[in-house]
Amino acid sequence: MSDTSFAPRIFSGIQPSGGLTLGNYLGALKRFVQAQDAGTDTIYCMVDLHAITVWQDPAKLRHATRELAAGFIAAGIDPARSILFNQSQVSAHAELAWIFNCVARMGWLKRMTQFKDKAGKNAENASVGLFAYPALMAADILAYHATHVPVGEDQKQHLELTRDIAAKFNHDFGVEFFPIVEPVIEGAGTRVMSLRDGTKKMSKSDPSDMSRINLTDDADTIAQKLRKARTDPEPLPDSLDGLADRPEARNLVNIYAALADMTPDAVVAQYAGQGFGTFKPALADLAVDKLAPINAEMTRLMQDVTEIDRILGEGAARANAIAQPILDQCYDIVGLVRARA
Ligand code: AQP
Repeated sequence: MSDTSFAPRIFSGIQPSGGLTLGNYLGALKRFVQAQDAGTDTIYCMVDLHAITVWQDPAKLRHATRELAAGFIAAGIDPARSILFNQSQVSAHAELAWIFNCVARMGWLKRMTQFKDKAGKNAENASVGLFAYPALMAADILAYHATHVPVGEDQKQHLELTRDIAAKFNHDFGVEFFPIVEPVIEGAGTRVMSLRDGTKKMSKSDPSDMSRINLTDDADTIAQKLRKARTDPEPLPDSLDGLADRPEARNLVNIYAALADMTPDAVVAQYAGQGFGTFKPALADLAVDKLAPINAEMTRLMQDVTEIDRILGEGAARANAIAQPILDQCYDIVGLVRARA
């Protein structure tokens, strides 16, 4: 059930912590475009403050932010219809995150599996920012009173925390100020797995480049990565049940389905009895067909980074016009004196 006391508005973001992967595209970007094209109020963000929760080389971060913006636009985000900007240009995100750091409980954050995964055994040495990351993510969303957040499966727990933070803030201050957001986790591409290990999600920061398809990969590289993707010797079964214990095969079927806008059932029905010698080249052709135009457009857009910066600046001004009054009201609710006109 969505929070009907707020007008529908979609917010989502992607970290410029490396290049875009097929996982980011199918789990997030492609669905961002669908939401925009459906006429919903859409706000999309390059979450650069999240990226620096782990060390980023400054020059690479600047490049990745611009390249990510190019990826959004190349995939179909229209900066005139969606608000497109990078997080650090709108200070309300960081300011509201501080309020939420004071609302969220240590116990809640300690349960976040992403922190455990990313900090690993070295948690004592992880940044405080990596631990507090979900409070900033809640601020990203709630600074716009967004009601719906399209994400991949891996972000579900963070969105539950966003709901908890909003509910606790509303309860603590006796208001109905922040909406209780709805995660939108739909379709075959919400959990794209590594091409080397079907139990691990495809990720920008995986040390193995062969584990993922990057949106900047050329056609030959895409075909080669899919050809070398780990699979098993069995042919495809005639129903999805037959893939229950075959995570790598299931992953390739899901990728095919998400790229072709088909259901995984329909893909299995089409390729039943065929081996990967047939399926992988068909998947490679499909992937190249869908990704090559995005890749070409990203390359074109990256030739004019001044224009990308201009688009992000304009998006930031529009985002700020929504977020700043919400932050001001939040400060009033909390009891922070606002003496300037
Ligand atoms: N493998 C995936 N399958 C489906 N969706 C995915 N997303 C990420 N990986 C997959 C979705 O992409 C959006 C942006 O993710 P992010 O950049 O904020 O961070 P992430 O989830 O941590 O992505 P990565 O690629 O794994 O980045 P690193 O390696 O830097 O941590 C989110 O909606 C996410 O669900």
